[in-house]
Amino acid sequence: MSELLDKINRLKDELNHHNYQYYVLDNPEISDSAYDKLLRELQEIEAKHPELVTPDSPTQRVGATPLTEFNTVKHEIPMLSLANAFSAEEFSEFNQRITDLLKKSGVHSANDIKYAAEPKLDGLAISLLYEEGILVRGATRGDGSSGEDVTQNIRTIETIPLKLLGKKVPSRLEVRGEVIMDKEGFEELNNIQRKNNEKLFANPRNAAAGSLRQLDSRITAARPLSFFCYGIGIISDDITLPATHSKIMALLKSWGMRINPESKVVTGINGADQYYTRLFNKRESLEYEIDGIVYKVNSLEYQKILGFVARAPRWAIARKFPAHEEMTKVLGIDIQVGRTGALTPVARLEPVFVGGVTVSNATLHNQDEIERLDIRVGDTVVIRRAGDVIPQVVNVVLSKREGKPRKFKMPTHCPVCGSVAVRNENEAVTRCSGGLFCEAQGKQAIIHFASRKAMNIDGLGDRLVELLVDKGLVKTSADLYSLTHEQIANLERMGDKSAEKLLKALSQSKQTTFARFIFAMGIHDVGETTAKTLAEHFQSLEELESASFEELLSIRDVGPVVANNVTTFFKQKHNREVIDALLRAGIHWPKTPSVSAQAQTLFGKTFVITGTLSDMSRDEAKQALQALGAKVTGSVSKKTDYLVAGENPGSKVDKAKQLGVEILSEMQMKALL
Ligand code: 9MJ
Repeated sequence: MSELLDKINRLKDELNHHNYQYYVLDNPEISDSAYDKLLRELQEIEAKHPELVTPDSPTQRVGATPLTEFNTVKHEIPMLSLANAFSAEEFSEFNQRITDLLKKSGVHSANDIKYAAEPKLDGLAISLLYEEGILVRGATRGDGSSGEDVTQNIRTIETIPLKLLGKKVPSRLEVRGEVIMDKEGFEELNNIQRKNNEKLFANPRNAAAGSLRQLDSRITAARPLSFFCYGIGIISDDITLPATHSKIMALLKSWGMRINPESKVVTGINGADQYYTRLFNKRESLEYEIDGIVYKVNSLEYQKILGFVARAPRWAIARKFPAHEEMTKVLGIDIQVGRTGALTPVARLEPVFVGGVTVSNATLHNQDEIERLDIRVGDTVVIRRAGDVIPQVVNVVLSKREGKPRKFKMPTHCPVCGSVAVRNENEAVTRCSGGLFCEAQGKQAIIHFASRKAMNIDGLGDRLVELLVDKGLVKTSADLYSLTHEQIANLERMGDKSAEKLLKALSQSKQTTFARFIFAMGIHDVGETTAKTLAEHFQSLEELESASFEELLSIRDVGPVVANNVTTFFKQKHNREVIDALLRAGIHWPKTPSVSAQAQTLFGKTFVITGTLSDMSRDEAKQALQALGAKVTGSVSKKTDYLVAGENPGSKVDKAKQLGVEILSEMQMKALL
């Protein structure tokens, strides 16, 4: 048994050491997978011997049985807050105040005070209690004199050591610091929340607080929280305290606590100012949000002389960065139609200076977001602009709502072209269905129409489309076909030759395939493949136009979203008018379905193409195979019939050999074609 205990202890020490290297020193010695292997080894032993599991085991970070409520913890030494300075002047006044106080108390060398400067983290203040080096309790700051016991949740945070490192640790130690969520973790969490249709967090601070206040610590375990320590509370007298705050921090670091790497001792107002400017400029590139700088008089002796006022130490101050959040009024809610037809509600705001710029609009994203915020015209709202992030409405200040403003509703029709606006099931966006007609989507629709895989109009690029639309020569794709030589030749940087070329390309494009034409119409979610499927199923455009939702749904690979988009598209009178104009201009395709039954020699066969082909591009090979009824996919599986291997084929060949899939050379494929 003692051998087993030795083994367990060795594994724990090893894991704790690597945790320290990784989180505190930012200097991992082993790979993540090697770490996981050690952890699994410990888990396996513990699973067989549950009686040997201790609360400080690195395996105990996964969460525990949910609580029904949090117990209250009284802080033996109150957790204080910090006084704020909002400008260089206010910091200078603070510096003067304490210099005078120190001089009055007989400290004559108090002219250039040394400050421990550290970023002010925007998270949740936490107290951690270690007894004999083992984490026994984690508590929130609460009102400063008592907080909530969140030990179970604290244990799930990997940057918080469950056991202090080193031989000589105090018998009792209270570490204080901030639990935060970094910017990336915050974005990811909100993406997950959005996907699950759950409440979004307004900012990383709220997300950290919400995550730490979970009664079910398994939820906390799944949240990307981390910890930086910035001070101590209780410490037993079996340790001689060093003389400065910065040395205490170094001591805590040696015990395994994570200290902010930006922390630095600075001298006097100049040193403090320089540090402020440097961090202010660096702020956006930090992985976590900071809202200012904390300056603490470094000498503990001076700290003692200065003492406290009300609930804050006189020896520390937080110099805040300009606010990220401000309040303002919603003057109106407009709808913007994007290039893809998405209808986006935008709040028009009374201009407000926030995070260094004047903000007068903020996107409200979609109907769900408006409902979540319950935002109404006339409301007072909190606007947040963090870094280069677009301004966001955080919440409505309900106490400032006047009267009974009406709830906002998304319009039923596109405000630009009047087409029906559609919102498909399981989608958050509402979209204009007038793809071919809507001016907001005009340029994009025409660029798509002309593109290589659609109508393949050679020489009609983005810039030329923009020019044609801006000059009023073209509104919809149908107008392209009535352009005259003179109109084109007179355009900027065009001439007789390019006009001739474009007219020729336009004329050539009239002879096309049904599939290309369907794709070119730009119906939302109808890509090249779906367009082909539709072209194979329907004998004519008339059939497609009059297909019901159910008929569309019965087609392989067509789901409710595409079915709905297709039927709505053809119901729009304007879309049909543009289509009629295109047909009148002479666009045509072979009457019979593009792939006739007898030509489908490869029907039912699945191909994968890999490597570089010498005579054609992979795309061309794909189209040629598909024209004969084959399916071409991206990866080799049991369902693959043939792998076509060009030069430098890579790992797909191995996979094919493994699965017994027949491998064809480019020559062999050409023979099949
Ligand atoms: C934050 N929030 O980053 C303190 N803090 O010290 C730092 N907060 C603090 N120090 C004493 N770095 C009370 C609060």
